[in-house]
Amino acid sequence: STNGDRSDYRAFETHQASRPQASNPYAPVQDFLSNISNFKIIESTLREGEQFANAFFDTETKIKIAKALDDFGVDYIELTSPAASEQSRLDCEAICKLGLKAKILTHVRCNMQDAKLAVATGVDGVDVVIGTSSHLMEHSHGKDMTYIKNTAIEVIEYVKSQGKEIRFSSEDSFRSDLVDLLTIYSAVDKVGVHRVGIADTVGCATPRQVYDLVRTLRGVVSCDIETHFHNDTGCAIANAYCALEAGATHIDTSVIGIGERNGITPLGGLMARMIVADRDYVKSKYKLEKIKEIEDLVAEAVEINVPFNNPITGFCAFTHKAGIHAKAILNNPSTYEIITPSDFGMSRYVHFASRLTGWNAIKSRAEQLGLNMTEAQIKSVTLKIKALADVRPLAIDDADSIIRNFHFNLSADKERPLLELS
Ligand code: AKG
Repeated sequence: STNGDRSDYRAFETHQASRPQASNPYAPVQDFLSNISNFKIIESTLREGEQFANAFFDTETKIKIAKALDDFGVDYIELTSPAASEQSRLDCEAICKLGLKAKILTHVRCNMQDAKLAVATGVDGVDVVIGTSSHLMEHSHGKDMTYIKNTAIEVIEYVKSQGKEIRFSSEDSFRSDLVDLLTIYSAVDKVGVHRVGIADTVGCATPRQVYDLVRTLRGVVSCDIETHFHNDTGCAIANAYCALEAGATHIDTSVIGIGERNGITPLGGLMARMIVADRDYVKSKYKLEKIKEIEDLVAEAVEINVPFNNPITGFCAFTHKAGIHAKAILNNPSTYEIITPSDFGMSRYVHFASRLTGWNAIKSRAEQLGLNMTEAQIKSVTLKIKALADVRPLAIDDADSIIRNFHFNLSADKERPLLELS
């Protein structure tokens, strides 16, 4: 009966809901301060990225990059200081006039002159920064914490009075004195700064240190917390993730991670990390399928190749080679893929032209080539491919030729008796 069918269906639904795979087994351990599912990106390719050794962005390129990032869905675009050069100032004004959805920021030193120049460009907000570690206080700007605090307050009050967003950041936060840091952050929070920033300027921080500092700061200030991680020791993505777990609200990124020295948290790499934690949030906010186009645009502008091991877009990011992997992937991609390539407009590739291949990969390739063979035949052509691959590297065409020849000979064998009869 219809009723019976419906209740069977309901029973099935309940069963499905209680299956372990119905929930995300990779979902992070959540707590109420975590912002894994609610973060903003401050995209700094046009500021930090301009500090990359190879970078020279003319106005047209900057505009192309800004539009592409805006279309992707980043929340903020950070631009080089207008105090850097006259062209930087003009470019900043030009980008402000584009009417993008993303808020436009510029990044300046913590002094009134820079702050006035920044406000005059028409930006939505100003990111000010000053070194607070003894290394920088002594060898860079030569100012002490009292000067820093007084100037920061003056700058913040001025930028706010102009109706702009203002962020105060301590450069080299992880080598700064904790008491100094908490004192200055709490002072700027009291005068209504919109965000405070933590910067791992030299890339020395570990995820655990990041978690501790952000969590401590979260208990001291009520404003938003932005974080900026250099990648000198390879922790930039992990540190960004830990910062969000600890309660940071904003992450600085650049395309392919370009920046000073070996750069900062890459936009694509951060997306890879975050989609595993909260796919719905990431997919609803960002046009992930645009990431390859944006990376290619920036790679071309700074004359580099996208690295082979780049998350998502590295040429082999979704290539499966070993026989065991290929077999399982062909059965169900979740076996060896934590990220679904199609979420980023990418496709997977099962590598079959090597000595590590297995008959499942060859079967799938034969099917792609439209060649019908029995399991025994596939196994025997697999042995031929492996034998040649033991001698030299194989191109796809080599392996395809072996498969096609093998198949051709099978048909020839079948037809021979008929030919002999006629
Ligand atoms: C750095 O400290 O590496 C910066 O690029 C500045 C970061 C910031 O303004 O928070």
